[in-house]
Amino acid sequence: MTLSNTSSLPTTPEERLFQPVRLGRYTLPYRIVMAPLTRSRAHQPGNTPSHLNALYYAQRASAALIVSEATQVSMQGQGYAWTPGIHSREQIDGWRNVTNTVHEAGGLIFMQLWHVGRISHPALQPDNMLPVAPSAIKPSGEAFIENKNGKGEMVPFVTPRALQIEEIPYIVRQYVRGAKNALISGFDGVEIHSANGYLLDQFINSHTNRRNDEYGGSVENRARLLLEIVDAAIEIWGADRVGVRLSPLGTFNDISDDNPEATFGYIAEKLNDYPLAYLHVINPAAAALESGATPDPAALRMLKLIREKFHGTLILAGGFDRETAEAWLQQDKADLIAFGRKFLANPDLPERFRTRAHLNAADQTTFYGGSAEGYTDYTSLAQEL
Ligand code: 8OZ
Repeated sequence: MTLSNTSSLPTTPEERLFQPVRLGRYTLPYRIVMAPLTRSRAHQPGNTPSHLNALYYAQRASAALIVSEATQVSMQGQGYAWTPGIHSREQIDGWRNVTNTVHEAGGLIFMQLWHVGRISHPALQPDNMLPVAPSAIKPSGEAFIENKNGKGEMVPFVTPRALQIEEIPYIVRQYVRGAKNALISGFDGVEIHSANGYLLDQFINSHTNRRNDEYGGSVENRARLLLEIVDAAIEIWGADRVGVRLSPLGTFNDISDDNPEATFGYIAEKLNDYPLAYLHVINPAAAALESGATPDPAALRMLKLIREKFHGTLILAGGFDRETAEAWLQQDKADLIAFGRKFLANPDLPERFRTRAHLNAADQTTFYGGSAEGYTDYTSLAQEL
């Protein structure tokens, strides 16, 4: 997307949200990103993106950047029913249709590459094998699988199998294949999902990584797999089309770390070695921001630390509305703001922000699974006239 695409959205000069920004190879006309959102609506069998998925993304093409829903790089990398993959011919064809449709609508779209690690279940794994993880530690909670009647069902997690060190290159190769497949599917870049308690986050956080080889122990070792995958993705895409997503202080999927400031401070600083397109951070103060409560000082310290350590383009996601997004940009806490539920429910979110229009509310009951309802039937302002 280039600056010439802004004609439909005239900007108010004092508004940071509507000022252009560089993101790796691209210049974006404004700073509103569509966050990656799992919707569990891939076509079955085969977890293949469909025309409905293409319509959903194209409806949201006015985002300065769309980050695709998390997309498994392999069957082993899948952790929820009906999420799309990027490892089969049919999936590549489906995604090519998505990217073509988004590009025709003027959008820019990165693919989020995903391996869930232990956040899975044998029912989702090839040959019903155990999910893999840095260490054999069972997460508390439940996996979302498809039951015998074809319905979604929550079942308790199992104890995963710890990866042998000899298998780690195979994990990297899964990401390499995903990154190559994303390239031939016509994406504009890739985001490495290293957040929310999935495989790379399981390596990073000390409570899920009890290894005593070169992938465990020190923070250098716990970050090694992420950095190897960043290197591999850059070989395929160039650093200026690769982003990384992190969730420092996140607790989703039973994750925690003994010293988050040391861990995530190191990673944020280390990522300066690559001129990445961006770092995408899930706001550890999201809940407080959204409810208007006083944020946890540790969350604010973490945000400051990341901003200081990482010198590239920073996207923050979580808990923002138009006003708080604008305020945080003005305070230089981030370069872009990503919106999830608001984009889900408002396909034309930038136009609604620009004109201070009302927002549709997101319907939680249709977040995961199903069809067009709660997916492609949210209205734009133009449709409401
Ligand atoms: C919610 C439900 C299923 C998956 C994440 C990919 O947390 C997800 C996800 C979120 O990053």
